[in-house]
Amino acid sequence: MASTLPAPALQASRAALNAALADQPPINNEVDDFEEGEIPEVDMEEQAEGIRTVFSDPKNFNVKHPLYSPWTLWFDSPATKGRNLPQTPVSAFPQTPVPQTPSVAAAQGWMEDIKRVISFDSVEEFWGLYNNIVPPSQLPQKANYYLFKEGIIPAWEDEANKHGGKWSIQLPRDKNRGNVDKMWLYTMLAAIGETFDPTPDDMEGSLAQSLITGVIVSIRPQFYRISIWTRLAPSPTEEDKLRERIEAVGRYFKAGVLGYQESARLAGPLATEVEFLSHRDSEKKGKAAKKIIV
Ligand code: MGP
Repeated sequence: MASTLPAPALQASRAALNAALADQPPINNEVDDFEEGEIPEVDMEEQAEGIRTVFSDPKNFNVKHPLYSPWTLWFDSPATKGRNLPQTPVSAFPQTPVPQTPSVAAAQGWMEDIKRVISFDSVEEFWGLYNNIVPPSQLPQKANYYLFKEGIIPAWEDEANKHGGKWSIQLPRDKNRGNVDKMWLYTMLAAIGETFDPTPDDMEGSLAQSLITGVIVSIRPQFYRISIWTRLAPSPTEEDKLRERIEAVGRYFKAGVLGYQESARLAGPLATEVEFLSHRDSEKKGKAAKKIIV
């Protein structure tokens, strides 16, 4: 069946699959019959015949394709506010007692209404989840989906986010009702397929891991907003490797995922450019913030 995904989204999805396949243990591998050190001959044809993926047999598939990382979906909406659902997000904080610093208290306050939906670590579980949740175009106003790497909560205060920032775009709701679901799907695929920021081999320390911590879609009365959260934010003045990487994420988001021309100017009534803001600047609200625009 021909894919209807655009090339970059398909690339993201394939990247996830390829990584998965590389880790996949062979089926029917009768290693017990072999001497130590002997390399068993693998009947590729027989193996291929035994594989039923979610794409060829959505009900009886027998292979799962692990993602590079496990992810957790979180959700809030006016309906979740004040409701104590069983999986409250505060449980995502470390199990040991957490000192009540102002930032922990602020994060707990912020996370009170955000509910953890589910974690998943395979391509199949992702599609199972995707096919069973309400798309952004059908969500009520003020709702948000947050898809974050497992162990990272969607709050500025999380260790993984506190030095970071976000790329975001705001799109008028009435003109984008028909696009937002695809845009969100491709954003999620790029996140779980790790195509936003392929980790370079030549970096060390905090730059050796992917910069992406999560992605968010927000439904507001007059607009949608899609955001990509990053682990680090570049200094507004320095042209360094980090800034290069952050800008590459923004360009890929704009052109590869959302499908705009790199040179397109998008700002208008209720619409913004694809712009980057550090969380520190977001917290300051309104004070002269230094945005990067692609
Ligand atoms: P928002 O929902 O990200 O922005 O943050 P929006 O959509 O412009 O505003 P809304 O009122 O229409 O929802 C809204 C407010 O929530 C912020 O101004 C902060 O006060 C608070 N807030 C947002 N985030 C992402 C955080 C966070 O990570 N931690 C804490 N403590 N507060 C947050």
